[in-house]
Formats: sequence, C-alpha cells, structure tokens
Amino acid sequence: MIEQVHAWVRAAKRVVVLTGAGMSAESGVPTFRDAQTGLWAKFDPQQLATESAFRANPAMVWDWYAFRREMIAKVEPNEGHRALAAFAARHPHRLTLITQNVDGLHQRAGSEGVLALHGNIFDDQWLDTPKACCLSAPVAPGNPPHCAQCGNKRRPAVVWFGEVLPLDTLDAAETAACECDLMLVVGTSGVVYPAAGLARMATGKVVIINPEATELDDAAAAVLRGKAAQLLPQLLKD
Ligand code: BV8
Repeated sequence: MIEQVHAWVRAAKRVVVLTGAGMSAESGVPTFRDAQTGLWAKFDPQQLATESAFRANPAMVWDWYAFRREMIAKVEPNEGHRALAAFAARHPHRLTLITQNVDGLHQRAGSEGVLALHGNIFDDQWLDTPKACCLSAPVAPGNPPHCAQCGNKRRPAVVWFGEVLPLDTLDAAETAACECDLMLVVGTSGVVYPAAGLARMATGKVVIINPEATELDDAAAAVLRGKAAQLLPQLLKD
C-alpha cells in the first residue's frame, strides 16, 4: 500500500497534509492523549486548555503551559517534519500544510505558510481586552505575567476548547481541503473539531498515517498503520 500511496503523491497536483500530536511524538513531544505524565497526570488536558480553567486557577494553567514550552524547546523536528519541508521546497505551490499542533516544529523544520489552526504555544496575548495601562507599562512578571495596574493577565496564544479558531486560517484550510487531489492525515485521533472535519470535506483521496485506529479511518481511501517520521520520507521522496 505504501507504493500505491507514493504513486498518488507523485500524481497529485494539490496535496494537503493535516497533522496532529502524533506528528511530533517521535521528536519526544507526548501526544495529547498521553501528555499527562507526572505532575499533570491527574488533569484532563481538555479541562486545562479552557478559559474557565485559566480564570479559576491561572497559576496552575500557566505553569502547565510553561512545562510544555520547556519540553518542546528541548526537542528537534523529526524526519517527518523535515520531509514535509523538503517536499514543499522542491514542489512550490503543491503542498498545503495544516496543523493542530501548537509546538512550532513544522515551522522550525523550515515549512512556510503553515496553517496553524490552534495557535502557537510560544506566543502570548492578553486575557481581557487591554486597556491603556496594559499597553503603556512593562508587563509585570509572574505566573502568569500581568498588568501591574489592572491585573489583566497574559495567556498563551493558543485556541482553547470552546474558543473559535482564527477564521482566516480556518477558511484557508477549508479551501485547500475542498480543492485537494490528496489529503494525508498524519498523527491525529480525529476527535477534535473543526480540525477533524477537514478530512471529511476533502475532495481528494484521504490517506491516514497512524499506528492506531482513528475516528477518521472510515473516510480514508487508504490507512497506513505506521509512524510519521518513518513513513513520510518514503511517501514524499521524488
Ligand atoms: C470550537 C490548543 C466553536 C490548546 C487544542 C463537533 C463535534 C464534537 C465536539 C465539537 C464539535 N465542534 C466543536 C466541538 C467542541 C470541541 C471539540 O472538538 N471537542 C472534542 C474533544 C469532542 N472543539 C472546540 O472547542 C474548538 N472550538 O469548536 O469553537 C465554538 C465556540 C464556542 C461555542 C461553540 C463552538 C476548539 C478546539 C481546539 C482546542 N485546542 N489545542 C493546547 O494545545 O493547549 S486541541 C488539541 O487537542 C490539539 O491541538 C489537537 O487538536 C487535539 C489533540 O488531538 P490530536 O492532535 O489528534 O492528538 P491525540 O493525542 O488525540 O492523538 C494522537 C494521535 O497520534 C493518536 O491517534 C496516536 O495513535 C497517533 N500517534 C502516536 N504516535 C504517532 C502517531 N501517529 C503517527 N506517528 C507517530 N509516531
């Protein structure tokens, strides 16, 4: 089946790749499902990654993001990330890369124009609409950093559950899905929407790359039970 999918890649004019946490697993970033190791084991990530959790316990949620930032800063993109960046460089305008990941590893591997649906964990933004005081004075340090005048807090610039995605990014992703000849769905359980919905609106053949079953297998023309950093270099070689 790998040869068949490789032939589809070579024949496709417009390839879309949708990635999830499994794309970064071989870099050493735990997936969402098995992210809760050690200190965070007792927390459901979908409970932590919400505005209400942050407002209820800002220090705990901020520290969880600081923990993840530290972990991600220590790892490197893997062969899968690099194969995607190299393919795009060799074949301009043939690949649209859409990711649910906030780790920035695609971008660090050299991929440009990545449609990061859920934001970037290394960016911050104000929790509430900033007032003059927030913008005029240096941000006061702390977990989280905040405005010394009004206490407005800084929060990670990621999309939390219950929050809308950046519309221009989602629009571009939906357009690419509706115009693709082939969509590779890599390392995602296909549980979180609207990201998973992109695989269901794909006009081209959908290929799942995942060592385990996913919620999207029924939408696939082919399922490759394997790992991203091992399979992508084979599928994307000229
Ligand atoms: C919203 C950023 C509009 C934060 C994230 C429709 C149906 C049902 C529910 C909903 C729906 N529409 C909306 C919802 C609600 C919700 C949702 O989808 N809930 C789910 C859980 C049921 N969606 C939202 O809230 C979205 N917003 O809809 O807004 C709105 C607004 C107001 C009111 C109404 C509507 C926002 C969703 C985004 C949330 N933010 N991340 C942060 O990171 O801290 S989501 C986060 O979790 C990730 O970004 C990712 O998207 C998701 C984790 O999923 P995966 O990436 O797939 O990872 P997972 O661990 O699950 O699986 C890993 C896979 O990799 C596994 O399959 C494994 O086998 C595989 N794997 C492992 N190793 C490898 C591998 N594969 C390949 N190679 C390997 N080596």
